[in-house]
Amino acid sequence: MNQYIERVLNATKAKNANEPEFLQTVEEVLTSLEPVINAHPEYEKAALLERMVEPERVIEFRVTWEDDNHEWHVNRGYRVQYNGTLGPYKGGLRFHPSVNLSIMKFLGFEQIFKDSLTTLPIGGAKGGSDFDPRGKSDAEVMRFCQAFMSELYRHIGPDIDVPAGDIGVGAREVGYLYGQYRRIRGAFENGVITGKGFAFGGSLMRPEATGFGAAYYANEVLKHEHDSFEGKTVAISGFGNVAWGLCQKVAQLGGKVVTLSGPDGYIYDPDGINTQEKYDYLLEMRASGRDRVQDYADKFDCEFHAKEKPWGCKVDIIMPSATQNDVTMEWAEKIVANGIKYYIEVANMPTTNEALMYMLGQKNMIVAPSKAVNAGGVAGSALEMAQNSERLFWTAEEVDEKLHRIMVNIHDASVKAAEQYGLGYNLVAGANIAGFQRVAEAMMAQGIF
Ligand code: 2IT
Repeated sequence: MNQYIERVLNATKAKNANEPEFLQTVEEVLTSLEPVINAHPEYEKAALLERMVEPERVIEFRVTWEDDNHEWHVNRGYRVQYNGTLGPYKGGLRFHPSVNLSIMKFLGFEQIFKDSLTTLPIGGAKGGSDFDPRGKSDAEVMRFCQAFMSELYRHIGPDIDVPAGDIGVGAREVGYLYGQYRRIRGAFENGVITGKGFAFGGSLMRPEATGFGAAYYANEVLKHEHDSFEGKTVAISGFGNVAWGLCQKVAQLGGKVVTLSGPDGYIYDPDGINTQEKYDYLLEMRASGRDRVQDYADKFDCEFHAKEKPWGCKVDIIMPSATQNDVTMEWAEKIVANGIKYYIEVANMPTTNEALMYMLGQKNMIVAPSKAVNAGGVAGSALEMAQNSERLFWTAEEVDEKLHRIMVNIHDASVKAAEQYGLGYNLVAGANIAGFQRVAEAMMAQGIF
């Protein structure tokens, strides 16, 4: 390995020994930058990688809120403003009990390269809380969001840092968060957060953008292989916002999503999740706050496999769309043994590094990385920011057309970046290199600090 990369990796490991998810993504990204670092000795002189792995700023704060029984709870809130070289910090907020500094830093680090890949003017950030939305009443969620924003507001702004949703943060939470920001600031600065309701500056198609974007990207991969979605079966995990958009666009492109998963297990629907009734039911399941996918099997009379993952299913395409480290080595071996050609990540870092490298090493397999595949979400957010700053709305067709173009471009830029360094059709290295190139160029131009 390149000695500069090795040195930065070792130093990062020593400094952040108790942050496994963060180290996982740093290792994945840095190792694939080897040919670029070899070609640019000036980066070492400018301590570029050392600066890139260290967040510009980490904000950690107390969030105190009252439940419906008048009992007080204290959660921890975070905002990691990782890299602002390309634009205002941009990235989602995650509310989930698994949230800790390691998870925030892994997501923030990934976001730098993802946001760069969109070619839009946005820096990388992530935030959230270990608050568990499961089983909370609407009033409790509102009070939590208000308490969270009562601290966060001083660190964000339309030209400073623009949060959005992620796991556990949807349109309802974004609405409460924005309402509190507006109340405290005394100004209608709706460009401060994205994923808003349409009535107060949300963008048409933002709810669909992550899932649609992932399907558009997958479609480019299939085209590259002189193939298409026509007649293909797709196994996905999760049943949230991303799955909802993905099921719809895959169906429109001629394919069929046949699995969904939750913390309770997975469902297998051989007819496909491809009717309006089924799409609407996904939204209902989400809104219920039960976090159970078995409800789908009960409603549509299909198989439910308790406490299992869908990765052993014999399908044409796998698209993990739930959360990090969903696909481990054991599953990767099953996927390879089943002869599945297309492995397209959708959720942030859904594959362990070991499993990812194993599948990348298979001759007959194509692996696509989440930071490219799910970039349609944040691209949709950047389009929302553009509309907010111009104080106008684009039609759904206008947004969709821009989103489609961005996804095609991300695929093509990744292909080109990998080819530039003689790596062939390697979408994982290509995305890391293409994302890195833009940030590196801007960091070099802006001086060392
Ligand atoms: O992981 C992600 O890219 C998101 N959760 C969306 C971020 C955004 O700013 O829309």
